[in-house]
Amino acid sequence: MVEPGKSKFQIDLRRHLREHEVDDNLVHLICEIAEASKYIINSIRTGDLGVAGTSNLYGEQQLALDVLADRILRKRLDHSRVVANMMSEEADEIIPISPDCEGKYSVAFDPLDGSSLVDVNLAVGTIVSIFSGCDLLQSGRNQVAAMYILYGPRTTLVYSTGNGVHEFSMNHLMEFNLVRENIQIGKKGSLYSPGGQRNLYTPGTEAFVQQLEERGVKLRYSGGFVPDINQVLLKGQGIFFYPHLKGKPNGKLRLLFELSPMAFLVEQAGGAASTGRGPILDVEPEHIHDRSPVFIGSKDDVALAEKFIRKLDIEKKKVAS
Ligand code: AFP
Repeated sequence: MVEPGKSKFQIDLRRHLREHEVDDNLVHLICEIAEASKYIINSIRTGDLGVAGTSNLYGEQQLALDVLADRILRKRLDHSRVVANMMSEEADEIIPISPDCEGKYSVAFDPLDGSSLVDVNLAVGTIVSIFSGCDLLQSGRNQVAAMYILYGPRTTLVYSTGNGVHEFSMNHLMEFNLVRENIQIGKKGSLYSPGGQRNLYTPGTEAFVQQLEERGVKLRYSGGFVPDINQVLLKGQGIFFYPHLKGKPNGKLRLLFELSPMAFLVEQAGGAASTGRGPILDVEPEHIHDRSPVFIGSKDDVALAEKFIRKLDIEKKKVAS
């Protein structure tokens, strides 16, 4: 319901969540994460570039911004009173907040995905996956919400609580106002976003890429998962993939912090998200830092990738063995 004289696009995030009858504690949680983004924006704009001198579990040097964004989000979630457990890509283990699971949520987040891109002034983002209760180590199909905040020329926030995918833009007062509702992804795309080194592609992925190029599909790749997925979502078509590579069967991207939340959003928008063999959301994680190959976006393009991989990487291997 839009008040007289107000356009539907002056609906802020909290009101939109309430109008979609989202649970009060989940409204509070999502709005707290949105609030934290204001401090992350400030650290991106003013923070010291370069290395924080520490390194995360993967041995990657943690940039000052990674550490800062991680600290901002942890503090916000810790004080929210609605979080049971949280897990950051920058942490080694799950961080327990409250033993009481009732009415609370558990959150997995990548505080500043693509942080190395800030040094060259490219867009980066925060990715958040939300489960009800205490358990974080469960398949992405069980998420109750997923969201990301994209720090680009504009700061935008995209969320879904399982009732469509909606985009908000931050205004001059740093409020998130509704821009697009019920975003939809078409079945076939005209852009592709290929991660990883091409010389390490398996025959299945290589054949898929050649098919896309024969179709005249354009290559659009920034090196940032959040802006690259955001492009597929908001252009309503296309496919991003970071495949299994020769010597790296699980690719690069993390299941809990990156792939599950984005797969939730893309499936909610009518797209598909696959490991190359089956839905990302059906993968049962064994460890919080599990990685997976990913093909995500327009349904028919994802299905085509799966077909080439099945034919040239799986069946061929069976015949060879
Ligand atoms: P960082 O968060 O370590 O910068 O990595 C970003 C990322 O995980 C994801 O945002 C990109 O899609 C992917 O890496 C790009 O990886 P390549 O640089 O190997 O293409």
